[in-house]
Amino acid sequence: MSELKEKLERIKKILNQWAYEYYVLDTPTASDYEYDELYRQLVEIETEHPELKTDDSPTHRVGGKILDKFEKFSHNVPLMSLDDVFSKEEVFAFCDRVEEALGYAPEYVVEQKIDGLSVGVTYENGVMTVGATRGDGVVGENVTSNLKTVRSLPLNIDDEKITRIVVRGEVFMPHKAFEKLNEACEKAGQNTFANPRNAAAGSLRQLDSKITASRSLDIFVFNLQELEGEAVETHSGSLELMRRLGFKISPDYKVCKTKEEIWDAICAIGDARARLDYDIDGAVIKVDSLAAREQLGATTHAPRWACAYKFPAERKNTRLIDIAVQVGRTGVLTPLAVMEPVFIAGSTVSKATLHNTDYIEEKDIMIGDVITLIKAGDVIPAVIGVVGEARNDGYLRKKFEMPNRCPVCGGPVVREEGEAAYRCTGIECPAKLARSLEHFVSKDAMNIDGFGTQLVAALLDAGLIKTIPDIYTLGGKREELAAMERMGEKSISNLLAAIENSKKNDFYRLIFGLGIRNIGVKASKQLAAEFGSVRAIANATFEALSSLDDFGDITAESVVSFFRDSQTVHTLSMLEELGVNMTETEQKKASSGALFGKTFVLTGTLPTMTRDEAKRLIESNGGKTSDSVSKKTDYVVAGEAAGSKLAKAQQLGVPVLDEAALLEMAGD
Ligand code: 0OX
Repeated sequence: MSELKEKLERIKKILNQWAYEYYVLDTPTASDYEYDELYRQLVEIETEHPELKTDDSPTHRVGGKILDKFEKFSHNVPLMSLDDVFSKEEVFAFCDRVEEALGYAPEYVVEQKIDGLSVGVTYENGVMTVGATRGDGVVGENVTSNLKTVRSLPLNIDDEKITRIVVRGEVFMPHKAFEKLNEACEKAGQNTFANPRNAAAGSLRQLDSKITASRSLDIFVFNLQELEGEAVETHSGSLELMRRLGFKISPDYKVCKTKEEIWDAICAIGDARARLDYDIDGAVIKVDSLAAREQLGATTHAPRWACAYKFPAERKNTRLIDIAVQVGRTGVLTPLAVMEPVFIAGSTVSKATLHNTDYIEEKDIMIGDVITLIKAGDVIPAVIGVVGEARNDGYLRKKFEMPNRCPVCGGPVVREEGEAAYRCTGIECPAKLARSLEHFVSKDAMNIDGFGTQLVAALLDAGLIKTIPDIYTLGGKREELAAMERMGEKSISNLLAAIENSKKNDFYRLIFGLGIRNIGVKASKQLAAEFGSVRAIANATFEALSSLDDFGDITAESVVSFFRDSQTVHTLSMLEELGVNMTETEQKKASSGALFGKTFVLTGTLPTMTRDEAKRLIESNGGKTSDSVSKKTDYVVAGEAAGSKLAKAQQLGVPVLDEAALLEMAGD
């Protein structure tokens, strides 16, 4: 080996050791200065001798080239999901099933269930070669360059015997990094992330790995997928092997001998939850012996040797300081609880919807009350009621009354016959306009990256947009954009590129983005697929619309009246003129497949397929699925514990299939 190469190897080894001590062991031995100085030497050598740069060089930690798209990656051993259980009884029932199948009581491991996203990482001859997301468990996306930026994930392992090892772990974003990221998004006028898991997923799926590198992602490794050159007999043994190789493994896992020990370990994880600086959403219970696992096997999607205990939704009490009123896209006035900030299920919450005045009355909520909030995982927190005993705490109470004038435009507020909602009828209500624009650019609609609530507000304030089509005229207003606060050249270019790209979006996104009342993403996709163009939808009759699956009279009427409106006609002709795609591309209109033209409703638990798998099977064979049984349904596919949908099918004479019949029909 040349002297230089030797020096390089030495530097890499020291830097990797320091990073391991810092990021995995959390006990740094070198100062930042020492690290930076040695890192600088490494960069210098690699710049002068690029041929010496190896796949496991610490310089990969900062990210590198920008990809066009992620390549697909097939996992050699599938990354299975877990069956969920929700109570002590269900945990014990799981153990009973295991013990009955094995004929004896095995040992188990209980570990935290990290709330992030799963990845599989492969090392060959000591070096990380590929890392991929779980995807559907069989095929994921190759995100190797992004995973190399996760500092606690070793780029190489130091054990010559091990020729190949594939580990599975959960990438997550610690709370501190999450808060910092959201602050930065807010400052830049971008949408913030709803929770650390979404932030971690968004960060790992960046085509520019430099962005991923800036996001402080972390990883816990919890499963040995493949191993060559060494043998282990238990899951706990594999965790210890992975720990020895430099991985950050499932923290505080516990080996348990009895059901009671398992339950105690689950409770201990639950108790520690609030003190952790990352999100967990439960505990995982796994049979420890790998031979016993082999014997137990798996169903199509989950192993029989493991299950996930999901924590019940967290509840917290806090003071209701005020009830504000928010004006939505369709003018609906929504009462919003303004609360003393409270930390619940991984984030600090100070606002929550109170839905409508009926809800406030039903729960007898008054301003000044102590209210109970409930939040499960990443769902939006909900106010579930008032703490009655606190009513005598001397705090002033006030009844909420919906204003009769819109708090934003002063327009008249009306409550239509039979509706729970109050609506602002102000024709030019700026709040309605702002919400419509926010909706149009949002992820599920036109998905214009970098266009969030704050940017919409700033553009409205600056008078640069007044209508939806104005978004597509921003390209001609570069100077005005540059005059706005926090709008650098780069963000302007990115924004304009994202706007331009959105013109080529799938057609359904435009339909959804227009914000037609009662039309969600699914209905928008249906309209796009059935009619193929804006013109055809605009000309569709009430009868044609109401005959679509899942469409009723109300949805059909919403579509008809929306397209009858002269403002809609104007908006659409402007958008067309500005080059926004208004038609369904040909390949989207599936017109083949064994199930083409047939509508299926799924109900109950199928023996081997999940609901999503069955749905995919139907759709990939040209069929459609619907949520409710009607005379438009061609078949109901029923599994175990099928309920009212099966009864309805029998009542309407709709043929009922089991899973095997569905598979046969699909030609599978
Ligand atoms: C987690 C976690 C997820 C291994 C085989 C089936 C599921 N989110 O923390 N999955 C697993 O186990 C896999 N363990 C975990 N700790």
